[in-house]
Order: sequence, then structure tokens, then C-alpha cells
Amino acid sequence: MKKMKIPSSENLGHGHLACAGCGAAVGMRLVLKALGEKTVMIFPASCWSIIPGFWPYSSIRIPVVHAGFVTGGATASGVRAALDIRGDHETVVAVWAGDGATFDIGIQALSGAAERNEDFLYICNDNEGYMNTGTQRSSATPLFAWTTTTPVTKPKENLKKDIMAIMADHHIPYAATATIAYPEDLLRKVEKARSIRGTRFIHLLSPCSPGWKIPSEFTVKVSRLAVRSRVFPLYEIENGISYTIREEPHVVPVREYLKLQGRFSHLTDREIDVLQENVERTWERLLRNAQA
Ligand SMILES: Cc1ncc(C[n+]2csc(CCOP(=O)(O)OP(=O)(O)O)c2C)c(N)n1
Ligand SMILES: [Mg+2]
Repeated sequence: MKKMKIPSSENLGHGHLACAGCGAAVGMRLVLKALGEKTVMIFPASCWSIIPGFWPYSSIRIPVVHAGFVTGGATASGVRAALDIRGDHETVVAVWAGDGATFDIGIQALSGAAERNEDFLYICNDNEGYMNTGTQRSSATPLFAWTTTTPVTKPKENLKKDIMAIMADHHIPYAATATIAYPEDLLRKVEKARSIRGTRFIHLLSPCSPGWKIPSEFTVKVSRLAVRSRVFPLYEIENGISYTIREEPHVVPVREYLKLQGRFSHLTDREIDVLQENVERTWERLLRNAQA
């Protein structure tokens, strides 16, 4: 079996408060390995306002700033400026924000900071809903998915917002998608983002066991199927124009991804076909962007 090259350093300790099988907890552990100790992490309100635990018992071994829900981009800009004034140009400023904080309520602060090309890494931890407050729909929730505000009698009617396209159109130096099912790929992208100056964006898909209605041991499997079904392709965009796609050899129908998740168990064959068509259309567009 191939041995993975994962650093042994640990900056997420025992006793954090994530649910069993939380994809984001695995993601955080890996991201912190790649970022190292000289990092300040900013948490706009999300599950991660709770998960680390409160000082002095925090399970995260780097300085953190708990920030208002809307303020990820603005807080990171300010922390970066403060470090620069102190002559510290080495410490990395990273934001860890949910999809609600990124796609919806914090997009103004993020867009402003990205347009100014502020020097920080913004990680959007996308679990496709407002999970900390009980699984309400966000604009990252997929079409037809169940949430508590999109019940099976009236599932979500809108497509997931294309946040990568929005960020690319800010001409930022680096944007990438990642999942915990490909840990070396995730680490490489965080390390690459770490080495670049300006606004860097990582879109991390993080399955949420209670919110997606999946058994806790399925988090990695569902992440892998998201990539193999092309629901969540792995790619990078440099300077808003240069696309690099990681082509997966084992492509599976979208149905394989959907059928493991209770939030899609009400779907009709017709709705699954619509989702498959959308995935194919988005994939074609991605390929066109990569060839342009
Ligand atoms: C202005 C404001 N509105 C609402 C809330 C309540 N709130 C805290 S976390 C949260 C959900 C966050 O969703 P997301 O950003 O997707 O992160 P997740 O909880 O899914 O990790 C909400 C609505 C808040 N803290 N501040
Ligand atoms: Mg969320």
C-alpha cells in the first residue's frame, strides 16, 4: 500500500467538540499540519465557534480570533495590517469560515478584501448549510437537498452558488478546491497557498454527518464520491485565468454520491437526472476554462 506523506505535527488536540465523523475536524487537522504554528486563524461564527472549546482549554494550538459572522475578510485584513506594523511579515493569517459566512452573509467583506488583494488565506469550510444553528439552507446547499428550511415537501429549488467562479473573477493569485479524501492534494494546496502573497482561497468540501444524514464513518467515502461523480471536481485557478484540473480516472454516476445521503433520499429519478445533467454541464464549462 502507498505510504502517504503527512506531517506528524499536530495542532488540533484531543477533546474538541466536533460531532463524530465531522469532515471539517479532519480537514482542520490536515490544514493545521500544512500551515504550521506561525499562523493566526480567524473564525467567523460557525460550528468552529464551538468546536475548539474556550480558552484556556482550546484544542487548537495556534492563536485564534473569534469574529462576527460577516467579518472574515475584514478581520483578516486588520490582523494582517497589525502584524505588518509590528514587523511580522512571516506569520500567516488564515480565515476558516463556513459556507454561510462565505457564500451568503460575509461575501461583502470577502469580496472587498479580495478586490484589494489583501494578504491572507481564506478557507471556506463548506458543509452546504448553516449547520451550527440546525441545518438551515444556504446558497451553498445543492439543488433538491433537504434541510430544515427546505423540507422534503419543498426541497431546495436553486442551484448551488459557484463561489470558485466568483473568487476567480476577483483575479486573486490562487483559488483551489479540496477534500479530505485526497489529503496529500489538500496539503499541497494549503502549502502552495501559504507560499503566495495576496488573497488565496481554498474551497474545502466537508461532509456533515447529522446535516447530510450520513453514518459518521462515511465522511471520507462521501468526499471521495463527490470528486469521482464530478459533483465537486478538484482544481486550481491561478490569477483568475489559469485552470489546472485533477482528472479522476474512476468516474461514477451522481446517483452513487447521492444514494449514501439521507438528505437526498426523497429524490425522484427525474431529479437525479437533472442533477446529473447539471454536473455534466459544469464539468464541460470547467474543461473549456482549462483549455482557454
Ligand atoms: C449576524 C449573525 N446572524 C446569525 C448568527 C447565528 N449563527 C451562528 S453560526 C450560524 C451558522 C453558520 O453557518 P456556516 O457559516 O455555514 O457555518 P457552519 O455552522 O455550517 O459550520 C449562524 C446562523 C450569528 N452568529 N450572527
Ligand atoms: Mg455551513
